[in-house]
Amino acid sequence: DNDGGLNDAELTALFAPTPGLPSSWVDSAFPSCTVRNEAGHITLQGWLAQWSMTTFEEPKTTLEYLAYLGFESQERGGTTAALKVTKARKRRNRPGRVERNVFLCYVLGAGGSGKSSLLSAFLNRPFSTTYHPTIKPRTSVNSVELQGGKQCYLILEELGELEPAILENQAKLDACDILCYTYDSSDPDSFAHIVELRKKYPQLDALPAIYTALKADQDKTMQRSELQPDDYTNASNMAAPLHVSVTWASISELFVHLAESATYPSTAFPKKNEQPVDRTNLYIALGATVCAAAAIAIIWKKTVSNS
Ligand SMILES: Nc1nc2c(ncn2[C@@H]2O[C@H](COP(=O)(O)OP(=O)(O)OP(=O)(O)O)[C@@H](O)[C@H]2O)c(=O)[nH]1
Ligand SMILES: [Mg+2]
Repeated sequence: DNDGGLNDAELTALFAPTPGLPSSWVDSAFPSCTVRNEAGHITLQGWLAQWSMTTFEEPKTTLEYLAYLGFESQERGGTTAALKVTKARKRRNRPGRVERNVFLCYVLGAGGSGKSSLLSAFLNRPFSTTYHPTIKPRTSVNSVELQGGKQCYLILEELGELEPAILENQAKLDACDILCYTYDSSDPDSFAHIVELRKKYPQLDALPAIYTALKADQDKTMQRSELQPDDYTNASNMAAPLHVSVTWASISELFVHLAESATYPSTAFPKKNEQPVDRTNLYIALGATVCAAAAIAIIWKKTVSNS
């Protein structure tokens, strides 16, 4: 209906030639995991972000749906021409840039530290003071503009009660590009959770990470921890925590920082004197980027203007 958003009827019409919404979309509670306009309709930005996440997690699904939706390529190879396969994540602590443009970030931190609020702020949703502890993992996907104007997609995932199970699972860790450690700077018992996590799961140190002090609008307090956060990060040569509040307008700075660190992972590693472990053979991850975006955008435009 040309309002710049896909409503339920338009979505149904769009997916009519397919077996319905991809099952991963149902699992990620689509459309609440992506960008919507005030009426709750999916915007083009949200639509592309959602497909970027799908292509990243399961490129097969994107290929399948491109076929259902009638995308054809002149080149040999059909719908696969729409996707670009990038290198597996390996030796991330080498200096340099990652060519992928979709990044997965696990948001780790104490209960109530503000992880869900951060995921909502990422989708530009208004801040809510009600607290619902997260049980099931939840994700938010949106585009982020890097310095220099390049665009990428960032998937933020809060793990809920599955946090221990996911952190014990090496394949799940290998699929992650960057960790965001969060704590509530107004709660003295919040930072200790991060210290414990890193002790309990030393394998986390094989991933680049960013420390974030949330609720910076509230009074900062001393943390009940052997080291205060700044000294703690300093001890492993990491950047000091970035203080942000979801009640501030300028929080996008954090998301750009996360995306930049995922693009240049060597800048965000804890530095020790040991040799870094070579994990090349552990897991050959398939990273697919979104050349599909153009094709998907055309389908979106068609649907919006036809209805
Ligand atoms: N003042 C203030 N309150 C915040 C901020 N961020 C989150 N909160 C509040 O803190 C409480 C907990 O926030 P959540 O985002 O649900 O915390 P969480 O880390 O997801 O908690 P779990 O899912 O239980 O691990 C909620 O009542 C939020 O409204 C902030 O930046 N400033
Ligand atoms: Mg939560």
